Amino acid sequence: MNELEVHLDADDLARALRADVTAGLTDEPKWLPPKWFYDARGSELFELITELPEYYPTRCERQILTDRAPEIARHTRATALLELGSGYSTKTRLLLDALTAEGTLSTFVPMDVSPTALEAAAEQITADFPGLRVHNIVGDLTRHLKHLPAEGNRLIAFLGGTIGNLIPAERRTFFEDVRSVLEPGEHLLLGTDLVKSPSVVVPAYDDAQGVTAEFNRNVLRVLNGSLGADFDLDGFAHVALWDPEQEWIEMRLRARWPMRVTIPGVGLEVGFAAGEEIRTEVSAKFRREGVERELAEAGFALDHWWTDRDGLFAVSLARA
Ligand code: AVJ
Repeated sequence: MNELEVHLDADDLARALRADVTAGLTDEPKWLPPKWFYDARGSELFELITELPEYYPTRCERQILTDRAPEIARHTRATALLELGSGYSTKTRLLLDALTAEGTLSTFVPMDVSPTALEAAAEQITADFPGLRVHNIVGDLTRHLKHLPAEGNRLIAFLGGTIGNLIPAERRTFFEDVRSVLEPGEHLLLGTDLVKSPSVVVPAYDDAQGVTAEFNRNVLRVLNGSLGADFDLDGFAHVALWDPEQEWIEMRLRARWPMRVTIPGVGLEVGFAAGEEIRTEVSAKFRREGVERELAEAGFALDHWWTDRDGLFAVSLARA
């Protein structure tokens, strides 16, 4: 069984994109939110990133979930798995397998801003898990959590380290929102990339093959395609910087020469000085104490903290 529930239609998405572009490109310094990377091409580029030798988070998280999925199933006995920002749901299968083996699972609810990613994943999952109800939700995790189904014993999964895209104030709101959606005793499974040497983390965001650079510049391609903008992609260099105070990676696009860009979809003309940057993504890295504290502040108890063998990435299981 496969259903699609849409809280964000093409019009809402277009409106949100226009609002973000107007706010971000008239600000000083300029910024764009990372969610606009993920059109079909951006999602494909991200899939390629997950296979790069330098990009460790996906492999580490998969290792943890492979080892721990049966324990997660036994501990939660969830009847519904709700996955936020599910994308293509590749690692989710490990959880679906374990919860199916545990005999508790009846419903899978993937939520993503991308209907294409949801459709592609749902087709595979309905084929591989006969009898599982797949309830797809097109929505934004900062706005549509209240639409998540209320029945059953729910496990919300937010994997991949995507929580790192939120700045601390946004994170606090997000954890509070998730907590208020859950009933006491239900669970949150959270993937977080960990603080480590910049010599490991920086190459993960600036790979030798230049896939991440293409992914970064793809946001300009999205603006060209959806808003009729005339960004010259060759005019922007990919930058990945480690901020040791904030303990996050920043991705930026740096203008190689002075430029004027017109963006008809929002009626803007935007000037760039040579060397001027747009911040396109923050990817925060975490420590156990910080994750535990932020979860506790939102009303979650940390039941389990698991890392991969090299201690690069963590998966937390928290109880509401
Ligand atoms: C999908 C947000 C987890 O921050 O590592 C990968 C996105 N950006 N390479 C991350 C990303 C550059 C990724 N997340």
